[in-house]
This record gives sequence, C-alpha cells and structure tokens, in this order.
Amino acid sequence: MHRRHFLALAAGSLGAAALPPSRPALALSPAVRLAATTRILDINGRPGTAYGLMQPDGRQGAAFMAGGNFRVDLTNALSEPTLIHWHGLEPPWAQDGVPGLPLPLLQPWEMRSYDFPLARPGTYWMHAHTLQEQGLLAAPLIVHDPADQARDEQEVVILLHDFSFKTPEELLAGVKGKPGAALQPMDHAHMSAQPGMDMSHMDMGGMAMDVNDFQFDAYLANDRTLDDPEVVRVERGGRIRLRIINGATATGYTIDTGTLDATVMAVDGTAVEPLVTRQFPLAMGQRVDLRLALPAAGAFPILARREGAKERAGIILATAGAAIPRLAVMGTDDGPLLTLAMEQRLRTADPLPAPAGDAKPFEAHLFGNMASYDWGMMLPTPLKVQAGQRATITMHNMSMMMHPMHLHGHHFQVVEINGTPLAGAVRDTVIVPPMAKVTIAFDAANPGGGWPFHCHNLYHMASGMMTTMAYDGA
Ligand SMILES: [Cu+2]
Repeated sequence: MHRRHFLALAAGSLGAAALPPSRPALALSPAVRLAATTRILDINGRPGTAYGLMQPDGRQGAAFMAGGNFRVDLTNALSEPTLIHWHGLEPPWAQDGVPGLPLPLLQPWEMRSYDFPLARPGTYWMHAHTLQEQGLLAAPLIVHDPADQARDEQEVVILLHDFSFKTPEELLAGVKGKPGAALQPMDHAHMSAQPGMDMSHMDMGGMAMDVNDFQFDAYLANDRTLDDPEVVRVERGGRIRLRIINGATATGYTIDTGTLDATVMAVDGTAVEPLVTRQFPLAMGQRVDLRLALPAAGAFPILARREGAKERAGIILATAGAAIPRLAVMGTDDGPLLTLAMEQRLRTADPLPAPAGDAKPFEAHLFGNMASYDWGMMLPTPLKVQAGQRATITMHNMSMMMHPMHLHGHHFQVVEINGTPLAGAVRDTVIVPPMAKVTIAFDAANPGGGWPFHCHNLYHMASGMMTTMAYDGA
C-alpha cells in the first residue's frame, strides 16, 4: 500500500522539472534483495552450519541512508518457515517481522516486500524472532547519516554472537525441568498465584547472582573466533567508527578497546553526549558506536569479553605491515558483570520532546530463576496505550539474573535508575541487573495491535519473559 503510493509519487515526479534532481533518484533506489539462507562456518576447525541473511553479492545484512526508505525484498531460501525482525527500526506494525504480530512466517521460497521511511540514522540489526536466532539468522542493518558522508572516517561493523553445535531446542531442553526445580522459591506458578504481593521484601538471602545460561561452543565476532580473527586493514593514524552489535542469544559482553581511548557516540543507534572510555557493557540486542583515533601504526585488538567468564571474541585493526598478535580465546580474567554503572553516566544528545501531560505509568516485575528455568513478567495492568500518550515502564528485576529488555517499534529514554532520575540515553534495549529498578519513557507514536516487549535473552523470551504493548483501537 505504502510502497505503491510511494512509487506513484516517484513516477509522477519524473515529468516534473521543478523537483530537485536528487528526489527521484532517492525515491527510485531499487529494493535491497535479502535472502535467508544457510552457510558453513569454520568453528574451531569443525564445520558449523549457520544461517545467513545475504544480498545477491554475498554481503551479509544491508545499509541504507536516513531520509530514504527501507526497501527490502526478503526471500525465505530456507527449507523451513522463518521471518526477520528489523531490530531498532520504527516500521509500521505490519512490517515489524515478528511471527503472528500480525503477519505469519514466510514459507520456503515465499517473498515479502518491505517499504517504510527511515527517519533516524544509526546502528541497527536484523534477526529472526524465533529460536533460529541461535543459528546466526542475524545481520547488521546500518542506516547512514548523510551528514557523516563527508567525514574522513572508516566504518567497521562488528556483529557478535554465541555459537553452539547443539540446536536451540536441545539447549533449552537441557535447562528445563531439572530435578529440584519445583522447590525453588521464585518459580513461575508461585508468583502468578500472588499477583499483588510486594516482592521487594522477599528474602533473597543465600541466593547468588546467576550469569550465563549456557556454555557455548564458540564466541564469534563477524563469524570468527578470536584465535582466527578478522583483521581489518586501517590507515596509520586513521579515524575509525566502530559499530558494534551484540547479536548473541544469551551472552553479555564488555567491549574492550585495550590501549585505545574510545568515544561513545551512540547507543542503540541514537546519539549520546560523547563520553571517553575503554570498556563498554553490551547486552544482547544492544549496539554501541565508538569513535577511535589510532595513535600510530600498529595492530589494535578490539575485544568482546564474555560476562563473568574468560572467553573472548574480537577483531584486530591493523595498519599495513603491522605484526598481527596471536590472541587466545581465553583471557586471564573473567569479563566484568554487566551493570548500570555506564548507563548512569550516559546522557542523551537527542531527548524526547517535553510531554503534553502526565505520563501513563506501568510497572513490570521480572521474575524467574535458573533452576526451574521459568522466566516471566508480571504487569499489574495490561500495557495498553493511547496514540499520542507519553508512557513510562518501571521494571523491577526480582530475579538473580540480568535481563536486557527490548521494546519494539519505539525508542525509549532511560529516565530513572534505582530511584535516581536522569536524562539518560535514548535506546531500544536496556539492561536491568538483578534486584535493580529501571524506568523508561516513550511516546506512543507508532500505533500497533501488539508490539513485543521482552527480554532479549532468547531463552528467557522463549520461556515466558515476553508481553506486548498495544494501542487502544489498533
Ligand atoms: Cu532475561
């Protein structure tokens, strides 16, 4: 519908000499052809089957220009149904790419066309909103800012993942229904039976924090392990913009730029006040844009350290002729736990507009545990909003595991952390650590009948930590 309208406009403009010449060229840019397909990766010397999201020239994912349209023809070249979600974009609801919300899965060799305006530049990604995400059915989705084109800066995109030779069904079966699970004090049934209880007073004594649901077979940066990393050729003294995407299903990473100072430019695609650091926490679903100025010639590893464990993934930036160091997958120290320490320092460069009236508040309790592997969200009222409304969601994490919470089709601002207000980052996925309380605010400006709001740990989502936010009348 929208696309036909757009093409009609473009065709009409061909004969209209008054239009600037750039308009028809932009409007008539062809659709990007993407196919969900399979490929073989070398995982520790062993062939690993993975999915791919490929253009006809073999490129993974796609890049667009802000101000243009997201025009994609997506073909399912797999022998099973699938569907792809455009994480972080604000498409019309029907084009969000979540099975049944509202469109069905794509059958083998079915094609579906997408066409909607791309207002915001940024680092996004695309992935299956199914267990196929574990099989690397994911790719970068970059929306360039026309203002950045003149910048003398080399773009380097890093997609992180976690890989298993097991199927996601096997992984899930391994943690579900373990003996003793029913004895856990925080299981799903117990919580659901007492919806009004005040869980902030629950005795958490003796319960340790949980990190990492699974031991994966490999941790990947751009499909490669750290002992055989991608080496990106860079210029001596060059300026780099890293666009880093955590596409892992259940692995939090800390980005570590080693000896290089990195300037945080954007999180989840949206600009923040520049902040210099060498370590940045990146939970599943999140992205960060880092600007680097290389001090000299040399080789500069950009690492992703697994949360609470010694494994690492990464790439190496190297000038011509630089000696490439051999890096072990296992580091000497555990990767840091993902906390809100960095989130508290982030300030948006692109705040929400002043609200027209009072915000509509929602509260969500996040619960579950590793033992029974039953995860969920308890919401006192359904997430029902009216178009034009400002809404807030306060998330209390009552579990002992970190949850990266993602809202589809909207950008939210982090406005309060553990009771302290802040003009925090505008993003689409935020970490809620164990026992923490985070409030996000967003404008209901993209009507839909059911926008997913869920944990971006794939297995938490698959075990119940997902709900939807719907507009009145949609
Ligand atoms: Cu979770």
